Amino acid sequence: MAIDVHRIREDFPILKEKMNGRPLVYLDSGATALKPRVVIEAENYYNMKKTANVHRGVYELSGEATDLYEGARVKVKELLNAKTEQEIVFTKGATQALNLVAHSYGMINVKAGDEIVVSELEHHSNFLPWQHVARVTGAKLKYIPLDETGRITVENAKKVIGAKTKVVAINYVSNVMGYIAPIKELATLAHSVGAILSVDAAQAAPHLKIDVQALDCDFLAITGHKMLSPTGIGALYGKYHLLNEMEPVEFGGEMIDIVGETTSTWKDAPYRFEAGTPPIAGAIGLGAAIDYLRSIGYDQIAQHEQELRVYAIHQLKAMGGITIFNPEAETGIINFNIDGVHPHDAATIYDSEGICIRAGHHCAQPLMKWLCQPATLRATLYLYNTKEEVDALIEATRKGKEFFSSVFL
Ligand code: 7TS
Repeated sequence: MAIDVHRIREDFPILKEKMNGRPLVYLDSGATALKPRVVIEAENYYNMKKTANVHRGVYELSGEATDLYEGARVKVKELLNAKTEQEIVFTKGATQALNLVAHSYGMINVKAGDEIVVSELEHHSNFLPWQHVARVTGAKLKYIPLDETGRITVENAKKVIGAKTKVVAINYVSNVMGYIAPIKELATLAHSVGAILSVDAAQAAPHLKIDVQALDCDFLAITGHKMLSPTGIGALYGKYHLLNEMEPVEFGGEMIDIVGETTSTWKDAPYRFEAGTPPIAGAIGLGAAIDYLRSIGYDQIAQHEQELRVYAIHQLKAMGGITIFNPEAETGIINFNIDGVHPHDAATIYDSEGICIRAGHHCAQPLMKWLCQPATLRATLYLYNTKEEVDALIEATRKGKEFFSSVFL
């Protein structure tokens, strides 16, 4: 069943706003998604009626705040189909979650001469932490060669994953190309050589149903703000035995068991990784966003994005003079350039038309190098976008193309 996009738009107060005097056309959900009223209200509910710190007060209000916070953990567990909520660590986003895996699991388990496998399709957050681990430990960072369309394939992964591989760190959905990587097969491959698979699902969780048990990945990171939640909240899924064997990387309140003068012990996972006061309101907002996304349905969201995407690609192709770098992607990301026009110049036209799209390297410089582009334009389609907004994107692209070709005559 198709989603009722006009009804959905009523749930997002910001869509009544204007930019540069034009109706706001928000096509940058890959950077951060808009927030529905239920999420804003869930955060407000905590701030206005249930404010207390979690896990420490003996009074009723603190118990209620703790229940809301831990309730959100259960929602993340259900969303990802983890075995238990103890496998869910709250973080401030995907970046912190991915760094946690590298700094805690990586620094202990990776040694000189070992290999860490990544790809050129990664967001910086999923390979810089491993570049750091490689530099410090003396391990080697290896890249799965992308195929001619820029995809990670199992066939190419087999060329680099081998006996020395200790970690494979791969995105589930690329933030530039919108491709879905073959995670389940990569997990099997990694495990066959005794390596672990860490998955960056920052761009997957807003668009795809994720099942960590079916994927059999060892770690998986999500970030709330790309899936309708507040900023400052994310989560790391980890297999419980791995999490519980790992050392914390941040130390402080609430993560301890017994503190001595020279040595101390830690709580079991996930709490050993949540030092200090956590982002309580954010976690509650994330819980509300998960309920909202599930009430609409991931299949419906994916179908809507694909319909809009096909419609947009068709028109961009018909216009001519546009290079589309990912014409066949499975999710709603369109990565393109107007031929001969720098994306930052083009971005000024979109801005003046009230259209938010991203221009730049998208925190994926190795991929820009692979594409032989200094930067690209990226439009992301999500559940609240409409055909009329795609028309606005196309019209602005036409204007940009005409304006800059006349400037350079
Ligand atoms: N991984 C991927 C695939 C991402 O797209 C991003 C953010 C991150 C990790 C980091 O997430 P954070 O919430 O910790 O910042 N990506 C983008 C983007 O594409 N445009 O702006 C942010």
